[in-house]
Amino acid sequence: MQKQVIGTFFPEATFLLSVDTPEQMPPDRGAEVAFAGRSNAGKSSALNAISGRRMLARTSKTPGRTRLINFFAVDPSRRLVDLPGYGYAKVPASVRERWQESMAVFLGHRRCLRGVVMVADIRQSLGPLDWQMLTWCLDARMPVHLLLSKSDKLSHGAAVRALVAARRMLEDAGMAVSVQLFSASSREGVDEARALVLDWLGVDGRENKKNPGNKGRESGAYKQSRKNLRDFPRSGRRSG
Ligand SMILES: Nc1nc2c(ncn2[C@@H]2O[C@H](COP(=O)(O)OP(=O)(O)OP(=O)(O)O)[C@@H](O)[C@H]2O)c(=O)[nH]1
Ligand SMILES: [Mg+2]
Repeated sequence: MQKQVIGTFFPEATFLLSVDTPEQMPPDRGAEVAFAGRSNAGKSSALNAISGRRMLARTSKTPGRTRLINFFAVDPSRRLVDLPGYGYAKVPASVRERWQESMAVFLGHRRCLRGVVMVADIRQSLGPLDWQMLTWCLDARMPVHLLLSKSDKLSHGAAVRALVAARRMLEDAGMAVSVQLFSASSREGVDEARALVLDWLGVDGRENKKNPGNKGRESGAYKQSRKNLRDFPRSGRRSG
């Protein structure tokens, strides 16, 4: 029953294309929300749970499964983007360097990108590459929402303690990032995350649907998402 309701949010979501380099990306128009995080953190599972389409993005027990940038069309002008996981030890240095370049281009220059959903396994602390990704996003003035994923793996008390600790750490680092508990398995936090993604994509109708891409980073959806970055002072955002 719940599935039917969920499905109505992304009824037309389909796989669009996989790309290896920024030049192959779809035209920079409309609105996009990207899922980023360490390899095996649960990005593809989160994308599926939020879209209500269980098999949309491929998930795997094997880390490093998503190697390309995968685009999914929500409708003709809106996309979800599954980014390759980072921190997978077996990836050769050349691939890692290409990934860094692609990410820098994607986060720094993609005008239709409205926000990044960062996914981090609740049982692991944020690593150097997570901090690098956060810094890139915030330097690009990109709204970031952090999902502490696989919350079903901890007791409720331990999960809440991890949430409080993550919020404090980000606040101490001066990073305006909203954080929540999330589990694709138990569905904890799925509705909350979906509401933000829909808001970023401008699905609530406030966006100018004729030409959303031209409004770039200062669109209504972007301004609204800034308001959603609750719990953190605006002064925490980096301006450079
Ligand atoms: N218990 C539990 N397992 C999860 C959850 N989300 C994902 N997993 C498992 O974690 C593993 C990795 O999930 P993926 O969604 O493929 O992770 P990913 O971040 O896309 O991985 P890469 O594409 O390799 O970077 C799979 O075995 C999933 O079943 C969750 O909420 N709870
Ligand atoms: Mg994946």
